[in-house]
Amino acid sequence: MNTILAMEVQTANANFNLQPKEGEMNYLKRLCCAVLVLALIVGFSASVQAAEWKGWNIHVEGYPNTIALDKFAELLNQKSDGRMKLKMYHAGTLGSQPDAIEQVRLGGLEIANFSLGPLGPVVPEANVVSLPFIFKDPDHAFRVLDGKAGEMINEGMAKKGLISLAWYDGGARSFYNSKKPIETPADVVGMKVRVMNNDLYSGMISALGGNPSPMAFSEVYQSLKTGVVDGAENNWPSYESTGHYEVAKYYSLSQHLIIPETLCINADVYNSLSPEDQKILREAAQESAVLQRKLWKERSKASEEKVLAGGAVFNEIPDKSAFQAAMKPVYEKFLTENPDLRPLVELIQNTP
Ligand code: GTR
Repeated sequence: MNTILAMEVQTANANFNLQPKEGEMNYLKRLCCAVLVLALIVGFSASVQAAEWKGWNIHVEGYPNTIALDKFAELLNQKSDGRMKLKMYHAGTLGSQPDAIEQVRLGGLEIANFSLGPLGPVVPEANVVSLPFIFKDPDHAFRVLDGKAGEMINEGMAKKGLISLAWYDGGARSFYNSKKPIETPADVVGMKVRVMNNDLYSGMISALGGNPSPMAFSEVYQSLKTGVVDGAENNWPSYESTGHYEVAKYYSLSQHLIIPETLCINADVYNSLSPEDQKILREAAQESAVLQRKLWKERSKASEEKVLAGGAVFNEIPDKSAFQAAMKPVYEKFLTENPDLRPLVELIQNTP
């Protein structure tokens, strides 16, 4: 045998020695079976386990809505024995509010907490709450939403692919700016004021003689700081949590808008659930709303104290009638463009 041939024979023997003996063969077969069974179990449980839903929230950690939404996710998981799982993404990390509204409608996101303000351009019925001074106070808003008007808004949302599960408190919004206290509409004349994306708000500022500037929530701080806008408007907790009070210190209690918020879900996802899970979903949402409303009241007070201690200058507007009178063209334009919404507007105005 020459050397090369000898090496080939050796290699062949070595390869042959690698072949498993009979005992090893059984062991390998058992191993393969075990791996197969495991794969089947994992695959099966993944298919019966609900996919994790993604939830959108604009607010930061510690904000009443954020705490309530995390509670909602926890309750959902508990009450459904893990059939419904939700992961909340806070602080607007999944995009701006108008974008998120489209995402929940289309099913890219499943759950969200939206202000009815930015929802108005999509859901005409929901836009009615954005008429300035339509509610007497936040409690009036909840009385309205718990009645026929709330049902009409729910139906409007459902037509656009969104199911409202509960109402959160959005407090009352007032003007703030970096220039001076606002006491009468004349003080708004010429002022550049950031508004949420909704023509009603632009109309509202124009009617007061100001220059409206629609802009995403996340851009307001920098715009106030650099003078791109002189002012904005929001409730105490958002004025505080965003740090806007550091760059726009005059807060004037106009309370021109009371905008409730919805905790809502994509309609297809909702309709795919069993009646039992739909019930659990609504119960969890209601419980989270009770918590949110309680935390909201506490935070409103705490935020007011914090901004005043931090240098904000606050003034009441005891007589708001001049602001209310200035809103006449806003109502007229809205009702001319949406004649079918007149009964809803009147229903709200006539709700005690
Ligand atoms: C907050 C509200 C947010 C967002 C924000 C804004 O009060 O909770 O959803 O609408 O105002 O001004 O953009």
